[in-house]
Amino acid sequence: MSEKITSKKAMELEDKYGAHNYHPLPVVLSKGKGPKVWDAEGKEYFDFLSAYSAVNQGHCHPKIVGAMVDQAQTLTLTSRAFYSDVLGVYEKYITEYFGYDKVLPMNSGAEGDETALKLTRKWAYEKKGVPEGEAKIIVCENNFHGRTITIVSMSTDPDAKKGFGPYTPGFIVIPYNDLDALAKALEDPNVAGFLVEPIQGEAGVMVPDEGYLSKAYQMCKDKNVLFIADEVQTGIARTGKLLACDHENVRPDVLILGKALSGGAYPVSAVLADDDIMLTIKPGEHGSTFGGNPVAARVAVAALEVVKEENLAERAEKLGRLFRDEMKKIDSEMIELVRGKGLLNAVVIRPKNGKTAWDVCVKMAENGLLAKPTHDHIIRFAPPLVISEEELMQAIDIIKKSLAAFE
Ligand code: IF1
Repeated sequence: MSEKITSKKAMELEDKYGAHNYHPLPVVLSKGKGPKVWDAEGKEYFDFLSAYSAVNQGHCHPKIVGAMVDQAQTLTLTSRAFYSDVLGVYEKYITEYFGYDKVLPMNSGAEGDETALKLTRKWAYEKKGVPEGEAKIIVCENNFHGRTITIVSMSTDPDAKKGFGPYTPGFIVIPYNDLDALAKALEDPNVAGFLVEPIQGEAGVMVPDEGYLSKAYQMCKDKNVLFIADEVQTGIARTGKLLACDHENVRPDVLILGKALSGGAYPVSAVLADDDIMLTIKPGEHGSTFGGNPVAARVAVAALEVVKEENLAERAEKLGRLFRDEMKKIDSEMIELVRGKGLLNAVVIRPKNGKTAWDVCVKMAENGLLAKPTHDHIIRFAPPLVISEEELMQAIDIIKKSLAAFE
């Protein structure tokens, strides 16, 4: 396994032996450090995807990797049949960090969302008094919460959903950023929760109107409905605050975290809630072999410490403003719109002479910057939050140069 292979060979192997459920840019990465990655031939790139905001703390952060290696050499897995001497330490740390009574540890973001849905239904039957089997959860059009059957059941994206039925019932789908639609959906007394991304990531970094989250939260409160925030992509400093909900001083009843909870080192997700909600799930009713494992626990504490120690939220806020200002200054017909918050940004591309967002991404890769198009015409720009101002300006020069190639 230690033998190095060429990029060409690596792509051939993935194509021949891997399922064809992805269409990656033709770049083969073999090393990462901070905001940069290197391909198999040693070419250097700025990483402006950050594994969809998992690598907020930068690639291979020494503190996070240090905690991971140290714990990996000590104890990796106990299952939850036994206690470990690091899980409780992590649970205390993360609950105090985000201000909740309890945490339920899982691994992937999708599992975090599934956990939140189960918890919401359980709460509805035990606390709200919804008749068994009747609970409904409101979700938004163009949501992205993961890939499980229940999660694709509430999706409106045909690619994610079609061909995977029969679907899980119990969801009401309303347009995003539409309080009237929410008010109408909340009239159903069996509604248990409203699950929302504070900014819709996969939809193309859709930032809702100011006040949307705080008003939606209040409307849920008035109807005794749980406000569930999927901050898997937006959370942990990405948008310029610890949580994207913090921009509107909303404290979700149920908070889902993933991705950057490990700084991209390891699959770690979590659901946070207060006792009144969390304790409706009893022993044996939910769990995971790997959830809360010792390596995950150590990695998550280190990853969260890095966010505070390196002021990543403040960095994201400041550098995000700079990024959007600079992008808006670029004189290119292909830039239709720039939007985002903190370092979660998107540029809507106006195709030119048949050249699309994909072609722009291929050109940027040639010039040393990696980003991925979404929905044909949108490019997401989300570098690790540890990027320096100087590096950000270098990256912006690469974007300018790449767009200029199509003029
Ligand atoms: C893939 C997208 C991003 C998420 C939110 C839960 C999850 C995700 C808000 C599930 C995951 C990932 C999944 C990844 C690509 C990526 C993605 F383009 F597909 F939509 F980020 F925008 N909630 N998003 O964004 O977390 O189970 O994957 O850990 O390839 O599917 P997961």
